[in-house]
Amino acid sequence: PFTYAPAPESRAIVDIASSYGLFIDGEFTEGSGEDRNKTLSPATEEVLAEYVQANEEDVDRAVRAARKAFEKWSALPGAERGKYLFRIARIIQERSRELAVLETLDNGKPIRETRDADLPLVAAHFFYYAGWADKLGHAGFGPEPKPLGVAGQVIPWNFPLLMLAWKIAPALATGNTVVLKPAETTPLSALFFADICRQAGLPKGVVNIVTGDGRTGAALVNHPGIAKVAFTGSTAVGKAIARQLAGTEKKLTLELGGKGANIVFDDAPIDQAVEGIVTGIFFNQGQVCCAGSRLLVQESIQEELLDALKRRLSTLRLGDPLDKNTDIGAINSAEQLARITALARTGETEGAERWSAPCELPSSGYWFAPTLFTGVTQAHTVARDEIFGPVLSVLTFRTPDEAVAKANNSQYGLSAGIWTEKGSRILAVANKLRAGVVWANTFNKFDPTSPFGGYKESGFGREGGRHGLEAYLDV
Ligand code: TXE
Repeated sequence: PFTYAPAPESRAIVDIASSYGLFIDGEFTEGSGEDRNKTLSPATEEVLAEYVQANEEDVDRAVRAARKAFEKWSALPGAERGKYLFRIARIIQERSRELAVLETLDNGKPIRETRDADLPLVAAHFFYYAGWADKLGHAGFGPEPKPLGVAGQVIPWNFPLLMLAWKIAPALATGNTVVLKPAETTPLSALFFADICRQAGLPKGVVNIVTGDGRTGAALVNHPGIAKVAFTGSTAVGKAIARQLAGTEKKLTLELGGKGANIVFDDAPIDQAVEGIVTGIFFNQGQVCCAGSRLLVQESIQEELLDALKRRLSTLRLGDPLDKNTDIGAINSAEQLARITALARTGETEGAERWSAPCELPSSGYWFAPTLFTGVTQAHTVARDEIFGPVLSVLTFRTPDEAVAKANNSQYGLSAGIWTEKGSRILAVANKLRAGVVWANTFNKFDPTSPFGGYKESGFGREGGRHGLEAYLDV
């Protein structure tokens, strides 16, 4: 099968990012201990870089720097803070090629996605919140809403830069300072972003980046100097953090897992729905919290839709994430691939019928072919658990009420989609779905002006939009 070697230019980008160290008080610095972690290319298993495993002392240094910076940053007129955010947004645009390559190397997702989805959304997020910085008195939170202090932010590996943008942009716009910990398998773009903060002349200590695994995350979350924790990641860790913070005065927002229902009614245009289903579950190899991982199809069109879907899946190109023709990249880590593989096996042993797209998997790296499970009932594990991979579970329904009942039959409530030509049906069904976002005749569309977040075990709090400001203000 195919071999893959990053071009020397891409290697150089990695070398730059990996020479950074921690970003504390406006400077790149060594950690206080000797611990190092490695980040791999998921497409080749090649070591991309070593980075510092920050310990409690490092986290403490970062939080102190952020606290010191808070005094001046929070006192700046909003318009001044906005200027810095606009500058950061512009530099992200200017350096978006480098960032897209770095993100693709470290994460494994196709360059077409980082170039056309992640990076434009990252810049848009900074532009959007830059615009809010001088309008907080007019945001419906009273005349002078106050920032909270230092925000401790822990993010996952599926959208490393975009999750960073969702966390940092609103925090800074509202006058908070931050210590952010990227995920252990994707630290590089956050370090590159730190360099952009430097380039933008952002005052020292306003943004601090500490790299490391869950131990670094725990040290940050539990540090007494932070006022707020913003976490995106697994439901298990989110719940653990909520338990740890109970009894403290720290504020918390959680964005956790999902099991999104993508509901296709019999009057939906089939070709369009097929594209939406593909975007819903195979975008970023399905490693998306709001993925449309449950297809609910009206019984009468099941056969036609599944035939069309299988034909479409057979044309997806899996392989080199840096090739701009690639549709399906690598799974982010060996651990994640093992989780997906185990859940898919459970699907088979529980009796669901498995179909995988006929594609050759590269001999090294972490890969999983686009997969469908049919004959799935609500009792099946693949209908209930978040797989976080390119695996779609297909269920059927007969009436709109049955579709709503099945869609809502989940511990999660992050996203849903509706495919129908009837506008009245969209409104009626959307209003009954217990999900933070409902897309109509599209899926996985994001916009910084719209709040995003979950019901039920998908978490609480909203990111994006005017609502996203509230998480960083005392109103
Ligand atoms: O998540 P973790 P993992 C889901 C998805 C996936 C599963 C496991 O189903 O298969 O979670 O992924 C940091 N205190 N999602 O293991 O461990 C960790 O270092 C503080 C959904 O990668 O939650 C990383 O930075 N922080 C999801 C971040 O938490 C801790 C995105 C997420 O890692 C910590 C990712 C601790 N005790 C996974 N332990 C989504 N909602 O999009 C770990 N971390």
